[in-house]
Amino acid sequence: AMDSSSVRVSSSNGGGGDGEVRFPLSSAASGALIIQKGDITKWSIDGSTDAIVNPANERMLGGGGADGAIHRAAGPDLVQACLKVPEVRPGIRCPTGEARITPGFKLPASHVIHTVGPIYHADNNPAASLANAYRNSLKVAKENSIQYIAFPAISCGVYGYPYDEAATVAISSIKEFPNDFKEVHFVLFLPEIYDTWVNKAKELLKE
Ligand code: AR6
Repeated sequence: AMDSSSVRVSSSNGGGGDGEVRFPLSSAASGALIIQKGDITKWSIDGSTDAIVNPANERMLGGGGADGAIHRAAGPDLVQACLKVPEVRPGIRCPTGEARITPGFKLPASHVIHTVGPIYHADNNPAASLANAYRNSLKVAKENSIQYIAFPAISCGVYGYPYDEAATVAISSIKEFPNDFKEVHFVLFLPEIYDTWVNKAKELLKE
C-alpha cells in the first residue's frame, strides 16, 4: 500500500505464510494469480494502490471471521466509513453478490473491497451468487485503478460453502479478468483450503 512512513522488507507475502504458488492469468500480459497461506489483514504490496476483499454480510458493519479481523486491524474509522455507504434497503448496504469500497485506514492495504458471498444452504443459486461476489469485487477494483488485490475464501467459513465447489467458482471468476490486474492473490488461512485452491488452479489454469 501507499506508505511513506516506514520501509517494509517483504513485498508480496504480507500474509507471512510458508506456501506461495504463482499461475499466469494470460499468455500475453504479465497478470498472475498467486495463492498463498496467511492472514489477509497483514497483506499489502509495498508502494502500490492495493485492496483486500472483506467477506462481509449485507449490513456491512462488521461481524465475525475475517470480517471481524479486518475491522479490528483497520480500526474504528472503518465502521464509520461503512456507515456512510448508503443503504439500498433498510439495514442493507451491500446485497449478496455486490461489492463496495472503502479506505483501509490502519490496514497495510490502502483499500477494502467489501463483498457478500452467499449463505450456501440458504441461497437459490449459490454458485451464481459467489461468482458475482468475485466479479463485482474485481469490477470495483478496476474502477478504482487497483492493480493488486487479495481475496480470502469468500463464504467458506460461517456461510458454509464446500471448499472444492468454492474453489471452482473462485478461480473461474478470476479467469474472466486475464488482463486487468498485475496480481490477484488468494490469502488463505486454512491449510485444507490452501491445498484445495492450489489443486484447482493447476486444473483450471493449465497452459
Ligand atoms: N485471513 C484470511 N482468511 C481468514 C481470516 C484472515 N484473517 N480469518 C478467517 N479467514 P468467514 P464467510 C478465513 O466466516 O463464510 C462474518 O461474520 C476463514 O477460515 O470469515 O463469507 C461476516 O460478517 C474462511 O476460510 O466468511 C458474515 O456475517 C474464510 O476466511 C459472515 O461471517 C471465510 O470465512 C461471512 O461468512
